[in-house]
Amino acid sequence: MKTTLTYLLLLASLSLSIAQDKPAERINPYIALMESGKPAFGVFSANVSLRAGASMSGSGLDFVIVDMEHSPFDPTRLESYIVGMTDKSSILKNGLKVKTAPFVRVPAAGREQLQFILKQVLDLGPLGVVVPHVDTAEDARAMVQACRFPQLKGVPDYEPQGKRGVGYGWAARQWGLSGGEYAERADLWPLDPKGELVLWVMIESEPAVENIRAIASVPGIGGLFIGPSDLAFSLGVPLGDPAVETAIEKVVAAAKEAKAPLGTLCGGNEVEKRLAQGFQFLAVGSDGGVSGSVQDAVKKGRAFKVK
Ligand code: 3PY
Ligand code: MG
Repeated sequence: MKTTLTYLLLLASLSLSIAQDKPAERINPYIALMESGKPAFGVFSANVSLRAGASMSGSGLDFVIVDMEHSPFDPTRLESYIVGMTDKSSILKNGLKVKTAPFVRVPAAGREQLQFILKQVLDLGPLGVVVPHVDTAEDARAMVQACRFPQLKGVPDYEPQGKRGVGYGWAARQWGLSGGEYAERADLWPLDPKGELVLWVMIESEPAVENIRAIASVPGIGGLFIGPSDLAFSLGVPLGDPAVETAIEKVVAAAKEAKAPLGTLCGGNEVEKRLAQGFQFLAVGSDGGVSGSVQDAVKKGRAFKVK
């Protein structure tokens, strides 16, 4: 009896230690795709409600960018949206691995270095943040610092020193982790290879393109996101002008050199061209307006003639 009990206890502790040694599964599907060399696709979402979050979580997209730059900055609605993205049936099937990663585009430009906005947004539990108008390496570094908790002294990825304040209870709940586990895993990938949090900085001005090599090499950046419209305005040319494409090519080259994932916003007519250039993540539209299948149905209906 005693021997059997000892044996059972041994087995239990062995399986516990195996479970503890097993690397934690990726939560963030964007990171999983980047690590396996596959592109990620998503949309912007300006309809910030609980139900919109729920419908996005079943969209089959890899990420959704809740846009709080060009729609009202309303953290309370953002909170509902992210809660709405929790999908119990997916948790039953896939555990904590998320299907569609919630990213949030914050309203403050990188040059404003408004750390409190990133803190408020991160504390609601998204898997990524997008900072518009990052024009210098100094601004990029400040945004990295705002997204990281201060790390333990002596760890190899201590720098850039984290400045995020500690109040992670709600975010941990959204990720399905304890506070301690969240603090461990909510660090910026790929600076922390086990990190689950992503920072995209937007390259959308002439100075940003001039400084692109320095920006791309700031540790902690998980993606460079080109904003073609702001870029055209900053260059002082109309949308679609060849000068925009020349600037984009400069960013493509710097991203490759720094091995930084590169993304942009584009329509269906440009998807293949951008992927061939080496873009790894694409926002291909927004949640505004009616879907293609609705438009198709209406088109057919209008063309129909009763015989
Ligand atoms: C831009 O094109 O400027 C954007 O911010 C959209 O991606
Ligand atoms: Mg823009």
